[in-house]
Amino acid sequence: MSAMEALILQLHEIGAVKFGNFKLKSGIFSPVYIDLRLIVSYPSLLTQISQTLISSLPPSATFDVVCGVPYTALPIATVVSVSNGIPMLMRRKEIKDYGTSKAIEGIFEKDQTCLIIEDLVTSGASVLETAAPLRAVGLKVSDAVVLIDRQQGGRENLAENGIKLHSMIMLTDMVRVLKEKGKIEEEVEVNLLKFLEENRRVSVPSVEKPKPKPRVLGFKERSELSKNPTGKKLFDIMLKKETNLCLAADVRTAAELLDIADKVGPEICLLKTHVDILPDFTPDFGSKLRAIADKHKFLIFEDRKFADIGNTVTMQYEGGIFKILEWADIVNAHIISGPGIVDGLKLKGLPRGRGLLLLAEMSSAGNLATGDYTAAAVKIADAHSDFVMGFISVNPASWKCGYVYPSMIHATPGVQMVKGGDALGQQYNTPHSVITERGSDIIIVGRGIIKAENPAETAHEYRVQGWNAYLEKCSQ
Ligand code: S5P
Repeated sequence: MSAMEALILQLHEIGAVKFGNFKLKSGIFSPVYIDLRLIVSYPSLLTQISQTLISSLPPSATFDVVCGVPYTALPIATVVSVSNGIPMLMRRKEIKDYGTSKAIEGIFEKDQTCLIIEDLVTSGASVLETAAPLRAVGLKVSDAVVLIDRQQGGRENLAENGIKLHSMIMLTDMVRVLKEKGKIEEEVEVNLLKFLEENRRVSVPSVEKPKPKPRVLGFKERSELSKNPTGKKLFDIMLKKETNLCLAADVRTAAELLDIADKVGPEICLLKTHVDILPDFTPDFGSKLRAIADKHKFLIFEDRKFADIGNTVTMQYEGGIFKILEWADIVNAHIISGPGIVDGLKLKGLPRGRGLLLLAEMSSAGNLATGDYTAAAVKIADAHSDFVMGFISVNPASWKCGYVYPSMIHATPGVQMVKGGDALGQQYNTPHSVITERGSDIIIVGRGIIKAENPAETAHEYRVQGWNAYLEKCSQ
């Protein structure tokens, strides 16, 4: 009797394989039900499975670390790791919104290859769910090994995602062996083969494989599409520094602002100011901040939220005591007064290569920048794409044109590690949800960083969260 036959008989004996009429996770009814959670109660079987799994791999499947798909394959991966001396990683199913919030636990190096271990594959969805965060942290995933392959499209679905599936036991082999050894009737075998014929391919549920969406372009390609010089520059800085974090430096004094800019500078692509809240503002503030920005390679965004008619904003932008045009790479504007505001700001800003963000949405509860208003902002931006480099937005993925404007940068305020709000209507989402689910590019974080005990360290945590979410989005 071969090792594979012995294994099949043992699995049948312990009741891990049952025949009847069962509803599966994917919703279809199946004449066979396989429950491999039982194997933890049979240590010698678990050892045997783990050894056979690795020896069944072809020499072409090389890897540095292994990772089991939670939860059933975790003990299998653990035994594989221990008995073969291969380091293991663990994927968290629930990512914490606090602390280190790591999706992958364990030590690894970028570009190492990770073998995914799974107990049972139907559509391959669970393997893909584990592959995505592994890839997002820089690991390569090219092979997965499974104890039982239900032969219902998992192999094909995984191949389409660049993962070769190696199966120890095919469901058809299992049924054949059980029939040969007199464990099941011929009718059961016929029934099962008919079922497999009718359910050759179970598609990956929509969560893992959403309906075809335009491919998510990376910042490199988007930089080439941007028609505004500051927009291009910001894309390039984000890529080079590997950060999509903007610090909202809403501190009490100019001195404090310059201090935090220098400390947090290495972590950010953008520093946002409200210059009119600084009691100690002096005319040299701009040049001092510029020097820090040049030193740490970030851009300056004065959150002036212009809202007047075109003629007035030209004067507000250039004049007064703040002389924003002199030192701010980027400013923003409401579109409440119509497209003339963009014409006015552009008149002064474009010759200096500056960029403008339009407030298409807002983060505060009950704000009126929704629906048609948001659509109008997109239209104005489109007509002035040489100067408008992007939007202040909260949920651009919900816009009808969400992915149609890859040249535009989406920057989102209302970001903290934990979803919630403040007492004055601010509403917070997490970096991960802002970048992946809400389709934004930049997280704007204020009090989450400036009120922290160590703003530089906290900024680093936000940066990692934001950047990993961007990588995850690109890998989908
Ligand atoms: O809709 C908006 C637009 C902006 S620019 N909601 C916002 O909160 N902002 C700004 O982002 C706001 O003026 C503040 O500077 C920052 C959010 O700060 P936090 O402390 O709530 O993170």
